[in-house]
Amino acid sequence: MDLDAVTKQSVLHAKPDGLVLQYGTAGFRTKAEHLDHVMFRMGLLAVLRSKQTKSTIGVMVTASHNPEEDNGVKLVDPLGEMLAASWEEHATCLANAEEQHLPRVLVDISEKAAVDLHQDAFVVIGRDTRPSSERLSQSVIDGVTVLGGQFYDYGLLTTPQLHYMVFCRNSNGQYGKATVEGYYQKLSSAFVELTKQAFCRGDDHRTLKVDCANGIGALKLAEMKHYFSPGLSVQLFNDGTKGKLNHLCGADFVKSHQKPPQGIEMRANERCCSFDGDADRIVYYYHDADGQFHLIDGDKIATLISSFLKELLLEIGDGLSLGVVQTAYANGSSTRYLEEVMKVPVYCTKTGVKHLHHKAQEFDIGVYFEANGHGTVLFSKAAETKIKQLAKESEDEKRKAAKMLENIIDLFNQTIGDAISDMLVIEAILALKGLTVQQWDALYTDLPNRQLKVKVADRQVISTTDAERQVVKPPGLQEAINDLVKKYRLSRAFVRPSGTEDIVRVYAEADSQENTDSLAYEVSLAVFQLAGGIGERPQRGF
Ligand code: NG1
Ligand code: ZN
Repeated sequence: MDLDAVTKQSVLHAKPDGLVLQYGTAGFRTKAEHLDHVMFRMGLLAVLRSKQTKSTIGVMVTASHNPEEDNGVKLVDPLGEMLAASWEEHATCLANAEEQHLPRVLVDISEKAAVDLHQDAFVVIGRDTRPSSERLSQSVIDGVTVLGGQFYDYGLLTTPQLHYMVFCRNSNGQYGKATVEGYYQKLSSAFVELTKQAFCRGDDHRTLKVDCANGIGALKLAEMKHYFSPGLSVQLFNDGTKGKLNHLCGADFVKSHQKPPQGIEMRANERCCSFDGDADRIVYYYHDADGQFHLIDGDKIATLISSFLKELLLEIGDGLSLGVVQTAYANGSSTRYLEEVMKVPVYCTKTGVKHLHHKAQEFDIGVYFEANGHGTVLFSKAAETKIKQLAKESEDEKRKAAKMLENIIDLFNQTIGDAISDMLVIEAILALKGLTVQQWDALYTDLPNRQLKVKVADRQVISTTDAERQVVKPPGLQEAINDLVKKYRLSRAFVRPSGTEDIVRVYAEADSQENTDSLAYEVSLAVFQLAGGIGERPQRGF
């Protein structure tokens, strides 16, 4: 390591005094103007991680669903997964080191992680459409270069596409070709193959309206949509030509406000969906004939997908295990439906896809979705091998089911939730089952729910247990929540510090929207009073 060169370059990417950031559930995220030094240093770290794993590492510049002025960065590990937990700590140390300590921290990390400094390093970089992203990804490149790493800059990519590229490169092309074209081809040929039956039945031309959050999803869908037409035609809205990224649109807006995005024309009973700013989340929705809005969130997506998978698994009858992984934000009705009606085992993990991802890996087929629409389906190597074998050898009906599963394996991004790939799977299932969006929605009725944010001086005063469903500290808060929950029917509430914003999140469910809103307000007040609230007190009737 040429530490003198690092010191010299680092001056050009100087850290603002006193700024402390943490590598959270989605990497580093804050106002774009504070991130230049973090980007440079993540370039350095990616080189060390690449040397240590002897693999290609990814760096993605995005702040996902957060406002356009924000930005963020995360590293992608060799199998396209989120960065390992021990390296999250290294990332935090490196990002917060004062200028003069930078060389020492680099040496420390290399020693602690037993990095072979003679090894070559290769880093691939992607970015979203934020105005700040291009400059910030250049800072990542500066960091990679000064430590002697090689790199390939993919430029504009969705987050899941970058994860895909990393996995392709580390699996010698077995997972697919590490190009945007390769990604389009892999997904669209699986989609076309899977839907052949449905589309030749005559209900061929299907249209879907997609709100692209004025983000990268619009560019990539526009490039890709010719690959899966004429079976499916997608109509893009909020494509970035006019509006601001994530502003009054996108999956996060639709899910948290429970209303349609601006900038989309919805007619009664038309199927619509929204991506978030980096296209790793998707939610569906429609207006019924009375003009009422219906949201179909990640929980209902997981339900549709797992019931289809369960049918196929029964058909092949090979005893492969299927499990669904959710977080505490999953609607109570979805958990009940999955367990009691579908008889599928359901597990709850902490928020953040890495937790869901790891749990899902315990099954032959692990379906995981956050309620906000971030999720995918993972197939174990053993399951994949068995399915491929059945698709070749077994008799007719079995083979048909195995072939479908084979296409589904290719269609799901196995590295991380991917709005494009989820959308194609959902569209395929709806077409194959001949389901309308209303029929899908009617699988179960969501319990009314509400999410609120509370500002506190230090959100770390709250610590939780039981997959974040119970507060341990500060004392008295959990008791207060328990007492409030008891006042309502079918009620549930929990609070946790956000991993991506400087706030505490409050979630409540109850038998009516009015009761839910009261419960959410009362719990917010308890947080404000017992966990050091700052600014305006929570108000009833937001
Ligand atoms: P935080 O800010 O920790 O709640 C949010 C989402 C997560 C996950 C991350 C990463 C909710 C309630 N939380 O995390 O599910 O998607 O962002 O983007 O939706
Ligand atoms: Zn996202």
